[in-house]
Amino acid sequence: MISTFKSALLCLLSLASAPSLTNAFAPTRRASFSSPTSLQGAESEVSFGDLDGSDIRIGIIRTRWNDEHVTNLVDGCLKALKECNVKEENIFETSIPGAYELPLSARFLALSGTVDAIVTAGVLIKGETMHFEYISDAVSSGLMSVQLQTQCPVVYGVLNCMNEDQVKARSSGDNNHGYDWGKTAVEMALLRNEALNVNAGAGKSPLMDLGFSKVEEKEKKASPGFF
Ligand code: DLZ
Repeated sequence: MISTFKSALLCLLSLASAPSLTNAFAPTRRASFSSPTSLQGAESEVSFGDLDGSDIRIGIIRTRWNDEHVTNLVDGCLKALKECNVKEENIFETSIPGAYELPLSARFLALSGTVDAIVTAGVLIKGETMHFEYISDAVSSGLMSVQLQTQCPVVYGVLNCMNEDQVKARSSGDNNHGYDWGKTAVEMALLRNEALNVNAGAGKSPLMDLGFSKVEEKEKKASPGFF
């Protein structure tokens, strides 16, 4: 009985003396979330406080499917990044064919270690077949898996809509979801850097070039094998 009590006490003492969690999760930090500023993300239900993105790098991966709508969403995202003082030279944009390609591209970019957060941007519109359901499901779980595995925040910037009117209502005017995605990326990049004690501006010395970095002229390599 005494030994059980003793071990419980020891356990409590060791918890009390354990190294404190990083600041990202300290209670004081929560206070700022409980009193949101007037910076409301469009007509969305989420609010963002002051975000200083002046030293972080953001990668945007966008689809060419539904190009016009995706461009509007990316514009919204860029507006938010600018408001958070993310420098133009720290924003990297690349395009891929469709939403199905987003998870792998995001994984390549995350593993390159060159950005602090990634925004994916795409639009899936329901057609006559089950295509939409399969792709939507695969993309959302794929992107979640990438961010959990790589510890690089991946913003889920994919609209899954029944028709084009629904897309327009969410990608234009005062209700451009891309704006929220940009703010979310900055907030998550800051959170990740604080939580992992990573210096802001990851990738200033890139680990590897996977084609996403701004390389002016790529070296011409000899064709491999029998090509
Ligand atoms: C094939 C297809 C269809 C029908 N619809 C969309 C769409 O609404 N949005 C989108 O981003 N991509 C679509 N795609 C393309 C797939 O995402 C993918 O690019 C192809 O299946 C090739 O892997």
